[in-house]
Amino acid sequence: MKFIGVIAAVAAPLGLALMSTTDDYKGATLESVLDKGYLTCGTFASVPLLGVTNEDGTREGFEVDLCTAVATALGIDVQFVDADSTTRFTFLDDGTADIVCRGSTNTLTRRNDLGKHFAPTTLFDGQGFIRLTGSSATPTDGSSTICVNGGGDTPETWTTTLINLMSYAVEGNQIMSMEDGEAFSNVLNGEGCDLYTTDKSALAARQSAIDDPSSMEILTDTISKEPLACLSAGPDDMMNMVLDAVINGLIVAEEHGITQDNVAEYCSDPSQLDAPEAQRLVGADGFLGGLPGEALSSTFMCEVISKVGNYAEIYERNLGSVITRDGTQNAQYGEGGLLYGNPWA
Ligand SMILES: N[C@@H](CCC(=O)N[C@@H](CS)C(=O)NCC(=O)O)C(=O)O
Repeated sequence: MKFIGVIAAVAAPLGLALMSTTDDYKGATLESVLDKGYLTCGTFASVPLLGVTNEDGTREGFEVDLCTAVATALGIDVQFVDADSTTRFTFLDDGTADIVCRGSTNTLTRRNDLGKHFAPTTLFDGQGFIRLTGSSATPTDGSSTICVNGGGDTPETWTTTLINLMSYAVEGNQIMSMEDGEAFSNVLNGEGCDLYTTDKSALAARQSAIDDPSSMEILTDTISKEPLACLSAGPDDMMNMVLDAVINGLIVAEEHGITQDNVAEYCSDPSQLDAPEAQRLVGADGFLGGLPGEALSSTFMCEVISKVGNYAEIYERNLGSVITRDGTQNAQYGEGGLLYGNPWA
């Protein structure tokens, strides 16, 4: 057995006890972000609740807030770039976007063939279908036309929605590829699509924004797992680290009840928080957990929470009135859900 030390010694500030190892990591994207002084984030321009451009040019939505959280952590502004289902990947390659938060499913192919890095899941979703209320169309009736956002000419950039649909629909069902907004209004106005399929969050979001939401219904079928997450260019370890930490920090903050209202108080005196993990999250003893100190201050999560709130606050503000969280996969793990912040240690 090895003697480790008396408790007082073990409790020495973790941040000071660990050596930084980030010198060994690649960081071209992060470097260029810091040089230019703003973060470009590829996101939605017109999907209700998830990402919408207002008349004054500002954006709002769940994914938009995640973009803002990352920029705030770095102490810089965010510039939004409209990313569609294909450009969300290519923009990371050509530098048009530094990160992307845009309803993107974390898959093996996207990680390996496209070489993208996915942050922790921010929305546990699944693919569903919407139709006019009273319609009997189903994806397996062998006669309905199903409209879907296909996502480009090459299979690498196809949406998971198209790929899933191709193996789910049956002979006789017709698949039509078009932009989501078009597919949705096509069903709504009875213009050729009997069903529109995509992630259920987007179905509910679009349904909530029409004049009479009861004129459409979402089928109970959920045909896939769609863990939606922000992403960054794979080879850039430093940007990946920052992205992961911010998303994880939002989840951990919720767990410890650190909110937009109380964060300033906790940050000025972390000892008011009982859990050591919560104290570290608000920067006690300069803890940074090996994150790049040239990009982040030890209180970066204080700035983030003060700007956008914790995960629950972001969810409630944007999705809460339309997509129930309680009792779903999007609840915290302590409440039966899948949302689990990795230890801030
Ligand atoms: N999560 C799937 C589907 C992504 C997708 O196509 N989502 C729809 C619904 S949020 C979309 O991008 N719509 C764009 C729009 O409606 O403008 C994926 O990553 O491939």
